[in-house]
Amino acid sequence: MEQIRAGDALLIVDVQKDFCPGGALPVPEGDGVVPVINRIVRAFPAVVATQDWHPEGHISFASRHAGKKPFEVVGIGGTQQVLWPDHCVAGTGGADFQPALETRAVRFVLRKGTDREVDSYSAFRDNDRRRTTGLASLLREIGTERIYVSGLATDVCVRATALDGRDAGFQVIVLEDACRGVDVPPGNLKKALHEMKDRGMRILRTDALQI
Ligand code: VGL
Ligand code: ZN
Repeated sequence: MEQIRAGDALLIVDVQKDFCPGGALPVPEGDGVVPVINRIVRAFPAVVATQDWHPEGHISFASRHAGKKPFEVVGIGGTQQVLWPDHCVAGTGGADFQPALETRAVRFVLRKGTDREVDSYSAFRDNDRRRTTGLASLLREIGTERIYVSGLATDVCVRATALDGRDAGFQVIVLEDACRGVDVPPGNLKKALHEMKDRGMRILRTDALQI
C-alpha cells in the first residue's frame, strides 16, 4: 500500500469533454477515469488540473494544413506533429472539464497549448521545449516532491507530463487505472507504458493507495 503524504500532488491531465465519448477527439473510455479520480482526489494535499486550451486554427489541427487528415504526421520546424481533429478550442464547451469530474479540491488549473503555433502535450513545457508552462516552479513553491499523474491520454499528454515531471526533478507515479489512452497508432499505448517504466516511473493502480 502507498501512503499519500505532505509533498504529494495529484495532476489531473486534460479530463475534458472533447477527450470523452461524444467529443471531438474521443479517447476510448475516456470518461472512465472520472469515477476513479473522484474517489481519490480528496486524499491529496495539492491538486492541479490541466486543460488543453487551443486557439482556433491551432497548428495541431489537421484543418489548418491543406490536404492533411486527422492522425497524419507532419514535420513542423524540426518536431514531428500528429495532426488532430479540431479539439479543445479555448472557451468552447468541448474544452470544459468532463461535467462529472469533481473539481472542488482542484487548487490550480493550468491551461496549455495556448500558442497557436506550437503544441504542448506536457503540462510542463511546449513540444518544441523552448518554453515552460511554469508548472515545475509552482509545484516546487508549494513544496511538492512527488506527483501522481492521472487523466487523458496515457500515450499523449499523460506520457509527456510524466516524463517531463521526472526531468524536472520530481518523483513520478502514474496511476494506471486513472488514465486512458488514444492508442494512435495502434500499439502506442503499450509503448508509452513501457517507456515510462523504463525511465524510472512507478506505475500504480489506485487500489494500492491508502485513502
Ligand atoms: C491530447 C491530443 C491532442 C491529450 C491533447 O490531452 O492527450 N491529445 N491534444
Ligand atoms: Zn491538443
